[in-house]
Amino acid sequence: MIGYTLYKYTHPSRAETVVWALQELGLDYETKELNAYKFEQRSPEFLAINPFGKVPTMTHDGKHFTESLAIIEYLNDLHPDRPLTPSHNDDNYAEKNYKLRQVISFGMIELESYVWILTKIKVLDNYENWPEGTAEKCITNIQNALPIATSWLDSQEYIAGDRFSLADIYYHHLFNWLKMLGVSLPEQAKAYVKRLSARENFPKK
Ligand SMILES: N[C@@H](CCC(=O)N[C@@H](CS)C(=O)NCC(=O)O)C(=O)O
Repeated sequence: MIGYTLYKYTHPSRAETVVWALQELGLDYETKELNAYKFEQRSPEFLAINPFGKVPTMTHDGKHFTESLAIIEYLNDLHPDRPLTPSHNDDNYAEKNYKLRQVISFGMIELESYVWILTKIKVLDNYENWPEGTAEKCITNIQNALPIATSWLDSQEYIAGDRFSLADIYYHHLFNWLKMLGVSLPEQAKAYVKRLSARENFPKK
């Protein structure tokens, strides 16, 4: 029996991060595709599952799950080895777990908040009428934060340490998103994205 149903779009979106996690964890899943251009995420049937009308949304065991990172944490917690986060048995668990939470928190606050507003301005036709100059301010904030995030790759292969983790799934999405917006990425970040995309369980379209 297929236990996990993932709602995603017909076009690539953040839902692909959950597909990647499902594949890294070796879980059987099915997908249901919504056409965002036809606003299928706003249909009464879908809003009954996720009242915020967004993907990724997952159903499992008769329950609904939303928010990409929280869904990935949930899936990881169900796996006996919890391979996408540090293990309590690891040496220096507290420090490793701090590092994972630190890099994710930095990405969400110092990068993604600006990336999201930039997307509204550049891709969604200045949805919400952001004042003139906002895009430039977003880019400045992103360019101030990017070197910090990429410096974590100076001495380690993965963004939060020497092991692949859910932070890599998150940053792969974030860096690709920046690329899509035309923000130039440091060479290190480009090489990192390429390395991660070559993983066996990376979703191939
Ligand atoms: N914080 C949410 C964001 C979800 C989100 O913004 N999803 C976008 C696709 S990447 C969406 O469904 N947007 C449709 C809409 O706003 O109508 C998460 O990480 O899952």
